[in-house]
Amino acid sequence: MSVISRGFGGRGSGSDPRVPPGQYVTDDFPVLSAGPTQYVDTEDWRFDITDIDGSRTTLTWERLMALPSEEFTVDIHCVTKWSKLGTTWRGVPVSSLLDGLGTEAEYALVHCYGGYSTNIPLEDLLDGKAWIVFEYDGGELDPVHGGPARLLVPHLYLWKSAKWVNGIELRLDEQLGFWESLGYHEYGDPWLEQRYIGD
Ligand SMILES: Nc1nc2c(c(=O)[nH]1)N[C@H]1C(S)=C(S)[C@@H](COP(=O)(O)O)O[C@H]1N2
Ligand SMILES: [Mo]
Repeated sequence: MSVISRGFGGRGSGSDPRVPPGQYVTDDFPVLSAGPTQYVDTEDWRFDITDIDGSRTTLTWERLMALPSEEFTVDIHCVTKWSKLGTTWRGVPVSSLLDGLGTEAEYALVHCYGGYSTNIPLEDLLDGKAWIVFEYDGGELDPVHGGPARLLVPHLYLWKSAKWVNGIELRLDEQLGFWESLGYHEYGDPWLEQRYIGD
């Protein structure tokens, strides 16, 4: 009996195995943006995948919607120390966008409407580890949280989950994104507390 409830006995987030070190749990959904909210009409929405040779594939909203999507529930962790458990999203796995490309890239630089960017090793975007999401909690994704579509990479700190995403630039070398070039960790594993450069 006591074994079953171990870790969930109200002793604080520190004893909950779902919560990475240094994080606290919140039921709120804070909004963190380095610039203004982008309002992008799905009619105008485009998503460019650029490979290392410069070749480009452009996705429209219609094409994104035609791809098989999945609903999934994950915990998310922000570097400002809040974690939100059991968030439910719907999206298209990034691997289904890159399948068939046969790219030799090792890294991705993810681009957004509004100019934000973030760097992620390509393998962290594949094999069901990342999605282009367009629904949160059963409804349309709110523009303040990145609607119409954002990247979601729940195993890394949430600054990697680029809102208003509009492209992936595939690369051989790692080019730092917005926060990473301002001193955030280049990888950002919440379980290793990789918050800032050198962590
Ligand atoms: N385009 C864009 N994406 C972004 C950001 C941003 O400023 N612009 N902020 C990042 C940061 S630092 C965090 S913590 C999360 C916050 O997502 P939320 O506002 O949905 O909580 O979005 C990330 N994605
Ligand atoms: Mo953040």
